Order: sequence, then structure tokens, then C-alpha cells
Amino acid sequence: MLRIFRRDKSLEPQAGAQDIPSTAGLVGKLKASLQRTRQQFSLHVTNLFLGKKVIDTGLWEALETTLLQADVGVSTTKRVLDNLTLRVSRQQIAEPAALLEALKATLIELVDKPGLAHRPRPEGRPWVYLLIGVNGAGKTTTIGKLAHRLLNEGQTLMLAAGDTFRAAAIEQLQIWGERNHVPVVAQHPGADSAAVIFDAYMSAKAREIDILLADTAGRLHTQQPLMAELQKVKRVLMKHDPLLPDEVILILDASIGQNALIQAREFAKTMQVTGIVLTKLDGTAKGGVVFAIVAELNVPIYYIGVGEAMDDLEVFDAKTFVDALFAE
Ligand SMILES: Nc1nc2c(ncn2[C@@H]2O[C@H](COP(=O)(O)OP(=O)(O)OP(=O)(O)O)[C@@H](O)[C@H]2O)c(=O)[nH]1
Ligand SMILES: [Mg+2]
Repeated sequence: MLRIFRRDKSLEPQAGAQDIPSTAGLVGKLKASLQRTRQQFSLHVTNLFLGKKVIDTGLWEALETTLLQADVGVSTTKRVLDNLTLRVSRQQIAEPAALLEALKATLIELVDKPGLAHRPRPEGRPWVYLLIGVNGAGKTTTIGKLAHRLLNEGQTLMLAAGDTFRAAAIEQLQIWGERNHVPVVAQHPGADSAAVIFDAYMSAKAREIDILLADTAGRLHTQQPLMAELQKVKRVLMKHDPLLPDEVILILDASIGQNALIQAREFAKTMQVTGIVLTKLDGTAKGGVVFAIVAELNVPIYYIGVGEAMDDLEVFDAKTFVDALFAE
């Protein structure tokens, strides 16, 4: 049974209704959302530097401890400190205040990658974004928030209820569809996920929709049949166009810190991940994992989740993020 929720044109948001916030506004909003991680960076690090007159071994050691405590991880902390040491010797930095600026520059450079660009629709088909990740990471919620964001950018959308594992998942996606007034293609619980996503793809194609956002069931990398199901989704789409899916977006829960990095490593072995959404950065002190994930996997973070509401999804911008972490 194919069910499609139709979009009610009278309820569509007005184009241009959403103002583009200024950089200062974005830093301010992020600063509040990242409060707990900021306590590691802004308060810890700034105090550390303010209290010192010279760059000594104690300062380097304290810096290392701080990065590790913020879940930057051992290898990325080493990489950050190595880069920083180089920068310090190249620029002949002697003052702790200048070292702080060099630290910010090093962190920005580490995670500065191109975001998810919304190019014009390809000839004859929609863009397909597949969202994957473990149970409860925030896939379905991210689809709801992303739909809101993309609609405001003027894209037309359709959602595919590819999580056929539990009935509640389908309803949850349908609720996000209704809230955003976008059609949701769903079948019965237990249906073949690849078939649902392919049906949705054909429907989006026929209706000249710009972007299809496909939800999938939560899974652990150790659950082989479920990982194989993801590969099947990809295979079925590829029969239609070898470039599909255009984006495989891995959703990671930042509140689990270094475990998010382990998950990312494992998922990247099965699926070619093109980008990451890091959720639940609000309420965690482990936001430093951002640096570890990008540094180790070399995959960009597209967005960050900073709450459960519709507009709690921010574009990840390296400079804005680091500025917010160190903002007074
Ligand atoms: N605080 C906070 N909560 C979030 C965020 N993103 C998602 N959540 C919450 O996390 C919980 C799980 O989110 P879902 O979207 O259902 O996660 P999922 O990955 O689809 O889960 P499964 O379908 O079970 O695999 C929900 O209660 C969401 O409201 C976020 O950025 N911040
Ligand atoms: Mg879900």
C-alpha cells in the first residue's frame, strides 16, 4: 500500500519569509546551544591562557588535558598540538594570547570543509539524500528539521519512510511531513526498505521534486543483515542511475563523544559516507568530538543538531563553530 501525504499549497511558507541571520547572530545562538562544550573550551582554555605570561611546558600540558577532556581524542589532540607547534615556530609566537589565536586558527583549519551545496536539480530526477545511523541518533528528527530548512531555501521535497522496522517510525516521519507540508511516501511496517525508497524516488521523479530525503532504520554496524539492507537500498537506486544516492548522510549523536567516532569509522566501512550531521550538541560537554570526526574521516560535517525543535539545525561552519566555542 502506497500512501502519500499531499502538500497543501495554502500552508506553504512564504518565500523569503526567513531572514538570514548575521554571523554575530549565529555565533550568539550557537554559543547558548554549545554551553556545556564551551565550558571546556572557552572557560577552561581562556582562563588557562590568561593566567600565563609565557608559553611553557605547563601550558602545553594543560592544553592537552583540556582538549582530551572535551573528547577531541588522543590522535586528533596530538595532531592539533603538532600543527600548533609548527604555527608557533613559523610565526615566532611567544605570547599566550597569540597562542590562543593560533589554536583557534588550527582548529578552524582542521574542520573547514565544503558544506552541503544545494545545486540545481539534475536533469530528469531528484537529488536523493539517504540518512543513516544507529538507533536514536536523530535520523528522523534531522529529516524533519532539514526539510524545514530546505523548504525555506526554496526546494521542493518528498520524504521516504525507509524505516520499515517499526510502525512508530513511519508515523513519526509522517508527523514531520505534515508539519512541513511535504509528501511522505510510506508502506506498511515490515515492507522492503529498498522498495519503499525506490517507489518514493520514482514518485519524486514523476512529480519533478528537487530533493528526496530518505529515512532508514537505526542499526549497529555489527548487525550484518541490516547493514546489507543499506547496501541493497544503494544497489536498487544505482540500477536507475549509478550516481545514486547523491548523499549518504551519517547521523551521529555528539553526546556519546568518542563512541560517535567509532560508529563513524564502522559505518564508513560499509557505505561511502558523504557528510555528517552531528546531533544533540546541546546538553553535551563532548562537542570536541567534532574535531576528531572530521580529522580522522575527512568527511565534512554538514549540519549540527542543537535541540529537538524544527529550527534546531544549524549549518556547520568551521569559523562560526570555533568562534562560538571560545566566545566570552
Ligand atoms: N537535544 C536534542 N535532541 C535531539 C536532537 N536530535 C534528535 N534529538 C532527539 O533524539 C531522539 C531520537 O531521535 P530520532 O530522530 O527518533 O532518532 P532516530 O535516529 O530516527 O532513531 P531510530 O529511528 O530509533 O533509529 C528524539 O527524542 C529526538 O527529539 C538534537 O539535536 N538535540
Ligand atoms: Mg528514526
